[in-house]
Amino acid sequence: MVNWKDHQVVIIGIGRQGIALAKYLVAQGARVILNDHREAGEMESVRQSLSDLPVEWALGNHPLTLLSGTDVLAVSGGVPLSLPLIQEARKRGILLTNDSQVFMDAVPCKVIGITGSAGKTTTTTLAGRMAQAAFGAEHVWVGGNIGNPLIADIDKMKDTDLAIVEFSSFQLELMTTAPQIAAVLNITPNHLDRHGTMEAYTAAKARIVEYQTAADVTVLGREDAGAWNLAGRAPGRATSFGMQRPPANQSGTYLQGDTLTFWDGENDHSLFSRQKILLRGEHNILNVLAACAIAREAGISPAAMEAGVEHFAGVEHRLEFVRSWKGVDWYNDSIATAPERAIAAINSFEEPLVLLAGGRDKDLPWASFAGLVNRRVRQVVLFGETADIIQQALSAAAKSGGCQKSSVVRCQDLEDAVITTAKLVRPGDVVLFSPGGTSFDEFRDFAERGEWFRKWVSELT
Ligand code: UMA
Repeated sequence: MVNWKDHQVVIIGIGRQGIALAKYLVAQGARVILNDHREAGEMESVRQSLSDLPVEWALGNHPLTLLSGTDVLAVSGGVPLSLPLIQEARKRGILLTNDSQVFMDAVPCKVIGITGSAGKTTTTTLAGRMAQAAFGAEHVWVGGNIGNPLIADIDKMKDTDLAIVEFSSFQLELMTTAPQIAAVLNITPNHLDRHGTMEAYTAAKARIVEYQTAADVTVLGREDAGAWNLAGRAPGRATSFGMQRPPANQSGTYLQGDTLTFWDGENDHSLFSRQKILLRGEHNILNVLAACAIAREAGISPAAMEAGVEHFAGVEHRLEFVRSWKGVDWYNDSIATAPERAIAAINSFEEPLVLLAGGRDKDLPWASFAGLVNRRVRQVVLFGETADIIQQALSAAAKSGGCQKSSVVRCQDLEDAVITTAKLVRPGDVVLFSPGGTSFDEFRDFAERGEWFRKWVSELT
């Protein structure tokens, strides 16, 4: 455990991670400077909420002068490492860290860490529910990139508890301590605007495995090449999950007929029936299989796994059913901030689809998405900054695939897209809001975007 007394720490990015970390470090006796590129006026309510905290504030930019006397720079997820202040700190040998690394250095109990390009939050939530069913809610801590930094709760944790943490690539990029059980669900193109290349993005995620020890366990998505390629880099024991049974010399969960099953390398062990899963889509079966593989490594019984899955209707903004209106079911999948995620959502339905797509691009490839949309989607409603890119991808895919392009309408923004969609739907359609782009062209984050979508849909008369 690090002794923070007499250290000067600059925290860059004062959102959920920055605030939670500031409170912890101040309590540990560190001198803390809070830095954000937002101006003082914009930060007023945050400053008021922290008025009791003895910290210094540096707002409006990221000046290099902050480095004088500073030993540690803590970087929040939303802040790119390319920032000149961070580059300069690196040059000067100042330690870079973040809320998750500080948490890992101080956590008294066993940690399960979960990462991946898609499915992290659903899998973390499911693993948490299973652990709560097995050990009691008071002994299980669920958080991280899911929304609540667990550094905020660390003082309440006991050594016999279990922490289940979702880690993002932004957090892992700076981390050098790995959890005892590390799961990588999948690695597909995401956040390339931030990481630059697939190699850099994969390298960030790989750290959750590479910093493990021989005594640790790695859980990998067996049928996802990106995740599975990390097997060789895992110093500990590897297990896995996937739809098909693993080979004889490996272990992992899979779907045998209608039964979720654990294969120990020689024998099958039935867990529970697929009928217990309320979530839509094959990707969600994989999320449940992942949670079961993780849970098994944590000593959780099949009965507790089943109890964790039963009645679980999903996490907000992830293929969330909003309402039926004029014989049409509307779904909110605002979390789909990459084309791969929208692909998984489209593949979850058999009904005729009306797709709302758009937002801001992250320099991701749209070709596979466009091919699938042309085949599966009756009507596309485009909005936001990336509308042009998507429309071009749909035309290119139709040309190269020799198929018809989906019918497309263009809208000003998301509200206009909802109103336009309402005029285009036919009974029996499913309206799927699975944008494929981020929310930042119009909203604070995907959650705010999803809430507005729900509001506008619920107001349709
Ligand atoms: N900022 C700067 N300078 C910059 C960029 C940003 O000062 O150059 C400031 C912003 O003004 C803001 C602050 O940085 O005040 C913090 O931004 P943040 O987005 O990191 O805010 P948090 O509230 O701390 O949110 C973070 C995660 N955000 C990101 O990783 C981008 C949240 O994940 C996470 O839920 C939360 O901590 C709690 O751990 C969001 C996310 O989109 C949901 N994550 C990505 C994903 O899941 O794919 C990685």
